[in-house]
Amino acid sequence: MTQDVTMALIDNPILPGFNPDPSICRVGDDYYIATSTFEWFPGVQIHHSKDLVHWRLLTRVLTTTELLDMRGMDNSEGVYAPALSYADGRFWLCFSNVHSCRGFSWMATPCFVTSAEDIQGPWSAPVPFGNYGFDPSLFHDDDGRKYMVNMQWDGRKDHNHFAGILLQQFDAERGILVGPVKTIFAGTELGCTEGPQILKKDGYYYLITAEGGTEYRHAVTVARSRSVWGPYEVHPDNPLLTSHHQPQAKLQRAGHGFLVETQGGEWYLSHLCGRPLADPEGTPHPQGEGFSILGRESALQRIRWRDGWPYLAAGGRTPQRWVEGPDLPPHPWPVEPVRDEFNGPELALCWQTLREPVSADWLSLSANPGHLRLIGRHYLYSRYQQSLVARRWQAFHARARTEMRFAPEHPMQMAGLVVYYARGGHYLLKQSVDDQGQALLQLVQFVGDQYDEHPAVSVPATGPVQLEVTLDHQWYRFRYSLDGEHWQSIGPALNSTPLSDEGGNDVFRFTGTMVGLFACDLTGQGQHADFDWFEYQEFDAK
Ligand code: 6LW
Repeated sequence: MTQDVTMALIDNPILPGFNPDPSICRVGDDYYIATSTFEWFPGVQIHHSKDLVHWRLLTRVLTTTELLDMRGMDNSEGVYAPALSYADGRFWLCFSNVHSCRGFSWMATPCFVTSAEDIQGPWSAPVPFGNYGFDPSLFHDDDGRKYMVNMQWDGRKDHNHFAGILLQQFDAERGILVGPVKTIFAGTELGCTEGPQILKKDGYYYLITAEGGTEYRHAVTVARSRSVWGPYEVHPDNPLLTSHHQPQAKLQRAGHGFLVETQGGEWYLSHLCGRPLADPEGTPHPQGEGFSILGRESALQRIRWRDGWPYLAAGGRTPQRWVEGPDLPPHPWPVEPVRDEFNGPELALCWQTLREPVSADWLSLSANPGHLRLIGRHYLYSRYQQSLVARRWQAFHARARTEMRFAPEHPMQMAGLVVYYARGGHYLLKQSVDDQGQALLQLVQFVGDQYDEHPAVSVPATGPVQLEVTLDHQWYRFRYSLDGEHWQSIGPALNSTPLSDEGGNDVFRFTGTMVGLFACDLTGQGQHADFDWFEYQEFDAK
């Protein structure tokens, strides 16, 4: 027998860029991971793999305002921590649509469950699933019973806001929670107990939770019980996974995980992580802390079981960049094209919009065939009506380019390329006009509540312009070209760290940096911009 020395390795993070709170689920030979999307529409991303090594973005679940209404929501509100499961020939997806989380006290967290025969939908109308906390999941027991599992948020002053994990039976036929609701787990001393999911194996119920908070104390905690109602005993070597106190670990902030078994009986843990940049002075932070400019990402670790408890196969608790893959046939996916020509009838899957679906009121792929037309609406600081489409930055060294035709007549009409993290956290390379009608290009930064314009450059009023932004770790650099060959720098290099999870002055920053195209028209006349193409190209390996 020859030994297979070409064993596939999992290259973490498997879902780079803004892809947090992974919930993994296997159905036959197919693996799916659901991740949080917050204020970006459509809600809930689903990635797909057949070998756990190669992943592709497959679909999004909440595609209409009836399924997900986020109008007027603020930064990092919207869809938190979805949980995906499969039972009775259907996919089940739990999610919360968090609003008014600003005060960190009384959060409004309506929770829902939806289901579908096919992962690509159609998904059923979401059923209310209690408003206890923001991380609901569904556990399907062997006897046919289903249970809601959720963290409980207690906003009362001087109370532990993370008030433990709740369980209640769910009657799927009637779409209601039934019987008593019980706190089955108070959490460990790590605190901030959230993201619960239950798994049954060899007669034990395993409760997997996220603890320590989603930042640098983050961890995966495991507890088990012979009864779904508890009592749950904590893993003797808890936590199963953490990067806390390990500044050398490439994957920081590791936590929020769930387990999956392969067809061949191998086990893996999907989990959240972040890859912070060192601080701008270049001094490594003693805790490995820094600025997560790509947002929170998803990774996989190999698991082995000992005495009925899961452990990292690599030993210890530290997440590994490279992980031994499963014994499954390799299944790579086609490489995504660098350039989007906007030739199709619909936007490519990578694109998302803010808070509301695409509509003909502000976006068209047919008005000027082969072009994306954006009709200008509100400024990007607004929580309503942004004409903006964006995709994730997923590498530390990457470039985005576009070609745009825009004929503004008023200084309040502007369009161009945007690097966007939040309402108060974005950089624009915009075209507009001055009061005399002279066409201008200008770099603008909006950080916190500070709006700053850099010196404008005059350009010809007619003809297309190409716009470019390149990220190289610490810096975004902007350029433009009038002929597609000769490129001119515009404005200073802008620091990437204010556009990160740890940057800015928001209460929460849970998303990640996006890059895209926008049009604003504050005159209300709906001046449009036509984009001929958009390119996104990555230069570095992870
Ligand atoms: C999510 C919680 C968490 O609801 O962060 O990292 C919150 N874990 O489980 C937002 O993603």
